[in-house]
Amino acid sequence: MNIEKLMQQLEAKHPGENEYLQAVKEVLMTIETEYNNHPEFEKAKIAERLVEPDRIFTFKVPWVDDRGEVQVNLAYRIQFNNAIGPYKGGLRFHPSVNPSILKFLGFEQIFKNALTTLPMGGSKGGSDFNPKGKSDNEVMRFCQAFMLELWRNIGPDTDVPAGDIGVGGREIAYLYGMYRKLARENTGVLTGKNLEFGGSLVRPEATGFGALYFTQQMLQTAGTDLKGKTIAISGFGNVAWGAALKATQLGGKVVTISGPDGYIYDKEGLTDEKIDYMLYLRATCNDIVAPYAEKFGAVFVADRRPWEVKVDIALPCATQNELNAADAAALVANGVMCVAEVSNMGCTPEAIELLQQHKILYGPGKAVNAGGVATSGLEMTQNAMHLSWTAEEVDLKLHQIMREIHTQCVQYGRETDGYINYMKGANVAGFLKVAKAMLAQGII
Ligand code: 2IT
Repeated sequence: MNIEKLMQQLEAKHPGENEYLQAVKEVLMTIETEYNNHPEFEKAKIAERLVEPDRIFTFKVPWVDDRGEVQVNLAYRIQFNNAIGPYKGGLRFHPSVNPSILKFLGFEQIFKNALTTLPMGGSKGGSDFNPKGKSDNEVMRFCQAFMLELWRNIGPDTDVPAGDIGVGGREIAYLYGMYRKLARENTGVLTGKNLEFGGSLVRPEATGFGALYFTQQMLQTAGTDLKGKTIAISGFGNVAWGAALKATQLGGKVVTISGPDGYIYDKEGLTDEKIDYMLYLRATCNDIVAPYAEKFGAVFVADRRPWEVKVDIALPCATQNELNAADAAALVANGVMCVAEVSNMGCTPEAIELLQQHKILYGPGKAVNAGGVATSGLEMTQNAMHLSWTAEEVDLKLHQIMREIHTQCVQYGRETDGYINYMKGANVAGFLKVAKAMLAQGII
């Protein structure tokens, strides 16, 4: 595989799509050796076929706001690869959404989904619609207009969307209602549904819970655990909430959360009451964390990210590239032992390089946060069987899946000096599954 040539070709075809190019480059660089051990991959041009999505739907979403004014948003669904199962991946509603961001997310999703051990392909979608500050009725009308266009291209055995940033239970419910009406069927076409109409217990917590199960495995493999460890979390959305809840349950002390306005440093650590307050803050839709400091007597640091706080473990839970080389250097100088990405591609390539140089435990998003989509997979299974499992059953399966993902990372990521390169392990394990499926199925 000639990575340089491949990247040049990709860049020429998709100029300026930096997030997409970043995600592809990381995977190609880490699978190179394994790829070259398989001349049949090169012969079938697996890499060239894998880096381009199968297809992209781009559509406009016209809707009417509460003042009676017509709004027009742009939306996408990127069906990246379905070699191992139906396309599966979230929808992101955020003003920053563009083809580059959705392609990076869709590409990552292929390997993440392969790691879960479940038969799911990779896709992603979303819109530049901003749900912040919108009324429930506006969100409903937008979701209905979005689904009116998308519904023909998805299905329970074709492509199964879910939530991501800006898309939670409320949005999924509105999207599901419209799909049901148009298709005249009740199927598991979306995951993250409410419990009353086919949702799975534990799905809201699953990304954060799975991330902490994985982090616990990383620490145990290194001879330690979460008990008594200080933890910095960024973000204060659904994922940060689940991570804070499980981190606290497992004996860790979460000392930061953050929003677009800055971060909170709470040296006493988060408690269940404080974690519940995060949800309240979120629901009020102002998108700021500052009120937490006032309510609980903690420190609020405006316009900065929490990586300057001295902690044992850092868990980016907000968005891509939220932890850069300078942040990584600050964490290392403060003696961090583990950085686990709960957000997708939370660290920049320079940050990852620095952490790995210092032999810090680094967990990539596609392994660490795979519990979210894995539990979506469990929701699909329950829907297909027309039954629902207890929280204990789902949590047990989530736990097993995270352990299996960790085992795969160790198998393919252990280096000669014993250091576990989780990034390489996750990429190689995920890639091999998809590549073998593509090879077996011929050139299609
Ligand atoms: O990034 C992710 O894995 C998600 N947003 C969840 C996707 C899903 O289908 O549950």
